[in-house]
Amino acid sequence: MKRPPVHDGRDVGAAAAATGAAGARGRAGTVALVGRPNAGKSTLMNRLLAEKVAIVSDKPQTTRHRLVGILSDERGQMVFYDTPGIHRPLHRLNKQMVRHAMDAVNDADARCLLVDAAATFGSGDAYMLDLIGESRAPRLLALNKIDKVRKPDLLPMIDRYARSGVFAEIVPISAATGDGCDRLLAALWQLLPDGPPLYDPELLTIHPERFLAAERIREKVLAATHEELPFATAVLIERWEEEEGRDLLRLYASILVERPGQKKILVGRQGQMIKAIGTAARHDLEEFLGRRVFLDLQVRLEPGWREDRALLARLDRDLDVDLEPR
Ligand SMILES: Nc1nc2c(ncn2[C@@H]2O[C@H](COP(=O)(O)OP(=O)(O)OP(=O)(O)O)[C@@H](O)[C@H]2O)c(=O)[nH]1
Ligand SMILES: [Mg+2]
Repeated sequence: MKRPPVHDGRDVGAAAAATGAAGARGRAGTVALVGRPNAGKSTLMNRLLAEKVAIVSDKPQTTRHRLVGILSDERGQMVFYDTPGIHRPLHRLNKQMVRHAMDAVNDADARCLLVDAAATFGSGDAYMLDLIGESRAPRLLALNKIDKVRKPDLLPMIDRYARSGVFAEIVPISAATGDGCDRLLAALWQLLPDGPPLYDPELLTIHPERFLAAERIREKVLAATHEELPFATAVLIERWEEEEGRDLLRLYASILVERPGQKKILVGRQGQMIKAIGTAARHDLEEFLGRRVFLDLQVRLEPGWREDRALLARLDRDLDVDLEPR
């Protein structure tokens, strides 16, 4: 998907051309954003791209794939990998998620570990530190959510991570407010090698609209649900129909659930819940896709979908286009 036009007078085409012309003089490479679930990786990627590519929620395990976000400017091209939070996987789905994250860590030119600075250091954090410590590519630590932390409480945490000797730099940030994010970005550029852009500089992401639309619907499901439901749901695009000559997209999507009780909750009394999710999703999709959307949203009972290889493959079908780096 291309970067949408900027409305501040800056011409993206010209910026892209300038980047292309800068070519080998600029830097280019991939940066894996990694960490435990809920650390703020997706919020940070969106912040650094100044566009929403990844969905965000207050529930852990929101991101389920390696998502690519592309930043191109006069400094070169930085390709972000937003990754699923690393956790102990209990289902096939979760094993895939952790594998996606590990693959991204291994593939990337640089790694940025995100830590929730408002949470106390625990065994999960120690595990992440070991994991990142093992890799040899350049590493940077972003201590996120500092808007929730008093400065004096931050210092011992900085000290602990500094003593590990793993990181080229430690940058306190708030992905939510943007505080410290320019400094983080400047430090990340320093970790990338010189080289020509990996992708067409006009691209914002490599993922097709179909995938991004399913994610945005899932975001509304996550926002509306609690307890086990966020983990037990997925969104499958069943049909995507563009009408020739009409500015209208007809979208038929299913929300998968595992148990009848979950279906009952999602449908809600007199269909109120599914209706509210559908309305929120439609508004978001219309803005995102820039056209009118007819959205048919159904709840579909699929016991054990998180273990089902074929269904997981169907859910991943729209993730990537045939878009190899240049
Ligand atoms: N206060 C505060 N909240 C933040 C900040 N960054 C992210 N959050 C919130 O933290 C929650 C998790 O954010 P995400 O970006 O979805 O986290 P993630 O690391 O991508 O999570 P997973 O995809 O589940 O691994 C959301 O409710 C965000 O709004 C921050 O700097 N400050
Ligand atoms: Mg995420």
